[in-house]
Amino acid sequence: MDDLRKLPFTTKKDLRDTYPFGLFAVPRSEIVRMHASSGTTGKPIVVGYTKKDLDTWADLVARCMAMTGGTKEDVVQNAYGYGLFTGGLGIHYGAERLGATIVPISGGNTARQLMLMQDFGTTILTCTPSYAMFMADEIIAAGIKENIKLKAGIFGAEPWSNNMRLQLEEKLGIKAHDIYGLSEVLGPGVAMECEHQKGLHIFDDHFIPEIIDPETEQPLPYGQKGELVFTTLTKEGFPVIRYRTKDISVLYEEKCDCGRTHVRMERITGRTDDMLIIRGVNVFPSQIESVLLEFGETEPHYLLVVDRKAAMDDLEIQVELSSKMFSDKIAGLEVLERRLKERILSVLGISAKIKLVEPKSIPRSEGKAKRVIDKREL
Ligand code: DLL
Repeated sequence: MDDLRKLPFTTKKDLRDTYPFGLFAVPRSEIVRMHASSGTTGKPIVVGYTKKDLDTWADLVARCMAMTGGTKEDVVQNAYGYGLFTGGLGIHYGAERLGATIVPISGGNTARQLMLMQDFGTTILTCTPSYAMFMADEIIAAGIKENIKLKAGIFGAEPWSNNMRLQLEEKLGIKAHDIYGLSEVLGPGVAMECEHQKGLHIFDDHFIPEIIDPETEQPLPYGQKGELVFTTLTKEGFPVIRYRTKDISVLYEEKCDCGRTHVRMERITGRTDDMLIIRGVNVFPSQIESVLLEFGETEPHYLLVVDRKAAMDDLEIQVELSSKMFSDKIAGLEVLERRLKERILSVLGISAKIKLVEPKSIPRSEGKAKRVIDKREL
């Protein structure tokens, strides 16, 4: 194990430099599925899976479901997004592997979610914690809690607090489990909370975890907070060695009360970079910046304001108009707003409110620019 520490790290930059398939470890023809996640600029990062990788993934997600007490008797409503995001399909095949009944509803359309939840007798809900909270509030507002048969929630893909867990458990009458993963390592199913909810069990028969000091890059002992790093042991298509996740956590070695012997990780408490997760979508300010720079009518002075109202994340992008655009005035501003909105949607996959502001109105900084105001209490 000590020799692992002699190997260099892998970073998101390595993935960017080898876009799209440069780090695949098998011929492209052996890859049977691809997924993608946000890169730091316009291009996503791409991951590939062989047949065996998909098999392993389904086993691991089935394991996660079993950790909630899930069996073939359960009806799993999967409201993670289907598509390039690993959440939808990752959870989907794990539920099938367990033998549960999967409802592949994907995200959104809350009225239909609640109708099917009642009519199908859904027992396990899988989605981001913020979407679960939105649904919970709708259920209470509609006065239909009695009709809901949920027992467990498998929530992840974004940070959430213990306080939010308690609220979700109370509002939905469930046990809420935290599930962790990232596309570069697998997708959902790298680690999962058991019924004791004392940290997430890392499936260390497939992934070797380390915690490092993000500054010195030196490994830290169990119990100390730092950046999570993973090495995959069984992946074929896209194995990684010492991948720096930028996620902040702590590892614990002691055996859990449930009897499982995996190394456990504390819930993710932050990131070492500026990545935001908005409505479950990973967003780097640098991605937004590169879109703004494509448009000659705006300046690269911007501010991202993130808020959570009624359990839904809102992103407002305030951006300065160029002096020319400002003096030519108003004509075409609505068109510009719309074009920016469309471009942001196509690059980032989320819709944002665009607010065009006067030149020089966004505070300048002499040090590190403060580009993000996050008003959410995560
Ligand atoms: O979010 C995989 C996933 C899907 C996990 C569904 C759980 C459920 P990416 O889109 O590549 O993959 O984003 C990975 O999301 O590095 C963390 O910063 C964050 N993240 C994932 N799970 C959690 C969690 C999926 N339980 C990035 N708590 C990771 C906090 C999480 N952050």
